[in-house]
Amino acid sequence: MEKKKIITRRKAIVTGLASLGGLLLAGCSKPLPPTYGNILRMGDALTYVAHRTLLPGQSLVKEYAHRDISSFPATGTTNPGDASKQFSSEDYANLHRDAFANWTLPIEGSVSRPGSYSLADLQKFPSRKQITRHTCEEGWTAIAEWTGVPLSTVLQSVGIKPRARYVCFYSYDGWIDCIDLLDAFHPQTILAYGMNGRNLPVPHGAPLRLRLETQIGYKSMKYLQKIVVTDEFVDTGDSGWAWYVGI
Ligand SMILES: Nc1nc2c(c(=O)[nH]1)N[C@H]1C(S)=C(S)[C@@H](COP(=O)(O)O)O[C@H]1N2
Ligand SMILES: [Mo]
Repeated sequence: MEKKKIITRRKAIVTGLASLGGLLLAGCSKPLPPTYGNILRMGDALTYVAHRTLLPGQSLVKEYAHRDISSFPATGTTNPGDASKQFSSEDYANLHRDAFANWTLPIEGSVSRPGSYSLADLQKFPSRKQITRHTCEEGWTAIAEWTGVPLSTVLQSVGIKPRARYVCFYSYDGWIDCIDLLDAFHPQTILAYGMNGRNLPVPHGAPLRLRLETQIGYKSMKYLQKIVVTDEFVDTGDSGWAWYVGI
């Protein structure tokens, strides 16, 4: 009896996987992740297909109340201006020294009105506040309130061209990563300059970080240096981490 149950459950899982595989192969009718075929990024296919076909594109992640805000560890790079670290940036150290008054964010690529935005420029746009749970691949989660401008607002301001497909982020500690337009235009995808009611602190990505609430923590890039809108997928990921990890 017990054995039969197990077999049945396994069968259900196998059938489930097969039907996802079926979706994957169904005439390659889209939603294959752009990393499809890269063995290191095999997981992308399942989560991307599941998200892009089974979930409505703009479903919102849960938002919490102020009382749910928790302590929040800073991980990965915690100060790109620290010259003793491997991925340090003198430019960042100088910008930090001047309290980011001279920091600007170029937005270029497949856009009609490329430009460079200061923090004050970004803060002039209507802002969004959200209390959300961050999930790190290392196994911890934490809840914080983020304030920023929806990425969609900024993309509309620069006017993305019809052929554009991805939005790529460059950071002061050398990270480069892209997201697709469905995630870029998600209402909770914001460029955050505030955390828990204060300016975004350096360990958490000052002066501006991405908050990509639909995916795992490492996709929320800190220390933004530049945004480039592209027509084609740019895969600079040599970290061995999956490109798409929806949560
Ligand atoms: N530029 C940059 N962005 C980054 C990282 C990093 O090291 N550098 N770490 C990532 C990881 S693995 C996580 S879990 C979160 C951590 O954000 P926090 O330091 O605010 O907790 O940022 C992500 N974004
Ligand atoms: Mo992480």
